[in-house]
Parts: sequence; structure tokens; C-alpha cells
Amino acid sequence: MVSPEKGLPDSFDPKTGQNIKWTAKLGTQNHSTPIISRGRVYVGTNNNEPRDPKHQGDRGVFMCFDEKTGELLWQLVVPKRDEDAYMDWPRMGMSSTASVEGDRIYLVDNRGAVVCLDAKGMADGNDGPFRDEAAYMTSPTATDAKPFQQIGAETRPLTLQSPADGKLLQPGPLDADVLWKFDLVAEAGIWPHDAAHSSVLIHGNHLYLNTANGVDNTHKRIRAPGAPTLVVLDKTTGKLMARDDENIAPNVFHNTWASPSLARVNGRELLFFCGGNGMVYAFEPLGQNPPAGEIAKLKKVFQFDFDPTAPKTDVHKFSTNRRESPSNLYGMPVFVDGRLYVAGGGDLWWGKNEAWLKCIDATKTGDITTNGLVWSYPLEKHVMTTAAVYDGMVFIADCGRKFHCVDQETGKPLWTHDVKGEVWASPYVADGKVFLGTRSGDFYVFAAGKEKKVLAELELGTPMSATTTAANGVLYVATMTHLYAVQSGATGK
Ligand SMILES: [Ca+2]
Ligand SMILES: [Ca+2]
Repeated sequence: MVSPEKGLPDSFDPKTGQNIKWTAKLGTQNHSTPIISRGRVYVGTNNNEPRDPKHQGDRGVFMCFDEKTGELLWQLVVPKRDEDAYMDWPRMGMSSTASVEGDRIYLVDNRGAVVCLDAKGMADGNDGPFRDEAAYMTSPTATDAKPFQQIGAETRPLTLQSPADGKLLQPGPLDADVLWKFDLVAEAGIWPHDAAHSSVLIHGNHLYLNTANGVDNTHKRIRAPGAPTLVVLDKTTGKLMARDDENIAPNVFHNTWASPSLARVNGRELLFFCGGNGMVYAFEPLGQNPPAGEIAKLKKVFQFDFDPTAPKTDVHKFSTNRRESPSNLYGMPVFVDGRLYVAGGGDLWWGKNEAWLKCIDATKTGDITTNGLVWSYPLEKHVMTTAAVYDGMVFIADCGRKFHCVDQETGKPLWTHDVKGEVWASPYVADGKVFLGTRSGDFYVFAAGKEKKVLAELELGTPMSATTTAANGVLYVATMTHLYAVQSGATGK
């Protein structure tokens, strides 16, 4: 959440074109942060503004734009799950944030499949081993089926079927080239809920990601209690290599949407992970050459109960209880100088109105619930964001419409600011500024300093979920409907 980019503007205006390099039209929702690599910009959205006439109806979409012009180069378009609306929420699109290494892009699609895509798309041919893009992008019904929405129904997640007439859409130059696909639902046994959200961690030969195994449509039952919450895949083949062995799923209050992170702690690499059961874990990363033929279990180094006095048994009876419930963790654990910064609390939709930012000593081992807490700082209502730790300050925003600058050492507030709207996007620090979009459509630029200074408050008019990012002197701001490339001195519209 901290970038070394320089020369980023304090403000911009899509209406006049002030500091706007280009604008790209998205669908009508965006919950995926734009990622820039090798001249391309990657972001997820839905299909409510179809870019390719052959793809009609509600779909998960992941777009690749030209970094210079904002031209759409290709897109991954995937049919929705319509067996149960709660398995792939209507119009949500693809909410995963891409991870890119070389010419390979990793993300999780709206159906819960991890995919590896070719940055060059179909322009250099359909590369494999996966070459079944036609079936993957074709919905079984010509017109969209209305997603099934009977709460308590015993519907199980289904595998995508080919249409009865056997007619498949044919991939063209605007379609994504899938290199491999690993289905977390069919191949790891997870129960999809609401939306698949992961930002894949690439480390050595392996990918680490949260599975988004969650409750069913009653919000009171875990239907895949033995399924993994954290998995490790081979990045070349997509093969499942390892999983957690912590029996996390039964106590997942809603879902596990927090992505893992990794750091070197006292010369030892640790994988940090926030479970949907309110626990923070550290694991040893998988060795580079694990034994073939078996799914390894990740070895735990420590665990920290983020909310030790919260209910630990029969947790789903607290669903919709706004006063007492387990905690959930949405943001990523951030490691800086031996310490972890983790935000969490009651679930935004189903849990209590209580949340905190906690600083944890990441050098300890074992159960560090009682001896690992460095400080705890109360947030308001709920928190969805990942902290940005910069120059002795921790920046975070919450769903109580408050932005916080907290002293990194003491956990005391340096300053706060009342923002309009809930915040789902994480604060992003670059060029001495903090950039923050809100769900009310207001975009803030603060000075990244210990004294409060609001540099800009822009009304973009459309809610934002994505974190702002920057690359090559350009700021990328995604709203529900548009992606703006913002550059000092640009005058485009
Ligand atoms: Ca290709
Ligand atoms: Ca392919």
C-alpha cells in the first residue's frame, strides 16, 4: 500500500479533462484494484456495458487495457453461477485483483477458479495447456437464467455445462488466452459465497491464496467444513500442492476474503494469513521442491486470536447480531519492521459494530494471543481495508466513515478525518500523499504527514471499491463505471 512513484497530481477532474490521460469504460461494478505491468493495465468488472457483442448478459469480466491509450486489448468473460445467487452475486463481476509475473497473470474468476492468463492474449495464438476457452466462456443458456434465490434450499455448486444445442462461442482476438485453470470448487471442495476475492501471492514456484470458502445462503451453515481456507498451487501447472491444516472452515463467520502476505522475519520467511474465523496465522512457506504426489499441510509458526473474547462455538447463531458476534478479517496483514498490522472486527453485513486496528509482534512463535499484542486501536463500525504503513504512521479507513492516521509506535491517533461514505478501498501512499476513494463517490488526497492536511476532496459521483494504484508517473483510479489514468499536465477527457 506504499509506492515509490513520484510526480503524482493532487487533483483531477474527469469533466474538464484536467490531469486525465485517458478514461476507460468499465461495466457497472468494480471491486478489483487496477494493476499495471509491462505496458498493460488489468482490472475486473462486470458485463453491463458489453465490449464484445458476442458476450451478452450478466458475466464476470476481467479487462486488459493498453497502458498508453486505455484501449481494450482483451478480456476474460465468464458466465455467472445461476444455481444460487449467493454463490456468485448478480452483477458483482470479477473482484479478484490480478498478480502479474512476466507475461503471466494470476487471478480468481467469479466462479471460483484460479486462472493463469497470457498477457499477449489470443494475439499470439491460443497457448496451452488449456485450450478450451470456447466452453469456458459459453453460458449453458442462450438468455440469462434468473439466479436461484431460495434461502435454505439444498442447492450445490454446479460445474459449468455446455449448452444443450452444443453451440459454443468461438474465442476471437478480444478474448483472453487461459494457460491453465484450477477450480477451487470442483478440485478443492470449497463452498463459494457471494464473490471470489483473492489477490494471489507469488513466491518462488508457488502461488498462495485464500480460497473464499464461506457460509451457504442461510448465512448460518458451513457446507464444506473440511475444505481448505488457504491453498498453495504450482504456478506453472496450477496443481494443488499444499493447504492449511487448521480446521478453519467450521468457524468462518461469513467468508475468507483476506489475501496472504509474506516477509522475512529474523532471517526466516513467514507466510501471514488472516482467516475468516478471526485468527491471524503465520506459516512456513512451502519448500521449493516438496515431495511429489501428496498435498502437503502448511506448518504453523504462530497464531493470534484477533478477538479473544468473542464467541468461539456455534458462531453462526450470532449472524445479524450487531452487538455480539465473532470477528472477521478482510484486509491483508501488513508486515513492517518485525510487526504485523491487521484490521478486523464484526462483519459489515452480518456481525457486530466493532472493529480494531491491531499491531502484533511477528517475531514470536506458538499461540501469541496473550503475549503478541503490541497495541490495539479502536475503529468505527466495520473495516474492509488494508493498512498503509509509512514513515512512522499507519493509515486506515473504516465503515464508520472515518480516515485515521495512527502513530506506528504507540497506536495513538495522530489525526482523523470524517469522510463521506463507507470505505472499502485501502489507502494508498505515494509521492508524499495518501489517496483514498469512498463508497459515496468522494475521492480524497491527504498529505502523508503527522499533521492533518487535506489536499483535495473530489466528487467523482460514483462509488469506489478499488484501491488507487500508481505506475510510471500515472495514478489509476477505478470507480464502479470508469477507470481513470491520471497524470500531471494531461488534458484529455
Ligand atoms: Ca497467447
Ligand atoms: Ca489457452
